[in-house]
Amino acid sequence: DPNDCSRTRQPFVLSNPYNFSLDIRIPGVIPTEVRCIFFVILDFVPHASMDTAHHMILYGCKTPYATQGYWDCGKELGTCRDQAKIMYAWARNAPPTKLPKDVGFKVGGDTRMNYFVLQIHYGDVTNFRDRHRDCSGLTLRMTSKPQPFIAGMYLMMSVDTVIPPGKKVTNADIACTYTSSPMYPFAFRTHTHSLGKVVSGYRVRNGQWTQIGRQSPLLPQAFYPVANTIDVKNGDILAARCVFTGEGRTTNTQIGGTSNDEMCNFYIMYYMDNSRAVPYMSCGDDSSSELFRNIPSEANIPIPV
Ligand code: IYT
Ligand code: CU
Ligand code: CU
Repeated sequence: DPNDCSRTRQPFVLSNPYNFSLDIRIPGVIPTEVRCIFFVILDFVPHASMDTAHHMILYGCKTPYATQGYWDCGKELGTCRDQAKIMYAWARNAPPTKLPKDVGFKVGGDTRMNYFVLQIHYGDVTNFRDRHRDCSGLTLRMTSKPQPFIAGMYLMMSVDTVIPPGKKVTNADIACTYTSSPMYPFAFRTHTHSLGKVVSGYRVRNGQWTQIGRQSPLLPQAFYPVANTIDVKNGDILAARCVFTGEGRTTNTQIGGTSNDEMCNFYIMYYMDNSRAVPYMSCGDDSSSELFRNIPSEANIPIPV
């Protein structure tokens, strides 16, 4: 009987990447009233040997590019038909990100996060000369118990930066006023391609700049912990700067999806009260306002790697 809950669920083990099902069952609940059941992800457990995967990114979305098997994201279209939302990133040699207690990503139900798509990037395939099979991946520890706090993602991205060839320093500045209920950042991730030197993100409140995160995008692009406890409230400004170099290029470099293009992203992983949770926000404003005249000097100092 497919609905038989009596069998104790075997712990999920990704045994064979070519034929597996992420068997997420409602754990034997007896629904007393009609309500849409959703789940909360409490933990991501990466399974990736250090000498195979370079990075993995887990997305959530409503309709994935395909619902069977796997596809080559280098060739195929994309991750999802609707806008994919990044939920987790693992990068070789970076510690896995842990969610705080009582915090989880809400998925399923009416969240429009009905599918997971895992993107695995293999640095080099020389390790596969012996034709061994890789079964890297993630195990999601989940519950159907609502949590007091919901995790969310705030994506800051530059859209119309142009990096002139040879120019030593080009800044991409992004800023948006925050207008939602209070959020509490606990991890951040930076993403650029090879021209990025340092990416920093701040909260600006009454002219006061407080760092949320700062990292070299040349280091593993994982979600790193936010050093100090910080809140972001209605009326605060979120500001981020990517420092690029144009050295080594002979033509302008613009924002885009290929490695010849560039990207400037600062992701903030935060939690909010469950009652007023907004799971996903984004800011795509290339700000050239005089606001950045007061950005702390560390934002312009490349991080030695
Ligand atoms: C043009 C750009 O900056 N793209 C980034 C950020 C981005 C991510 C997602 C933009 C949108 C998204 O739905 I998810 I619109 C970008 O593609 N970043 C990559 C991908 O997430 C893999 C990264 O590694 O952060
Ligand atoms: Cu990679
Ligand atoms: Cu990119």
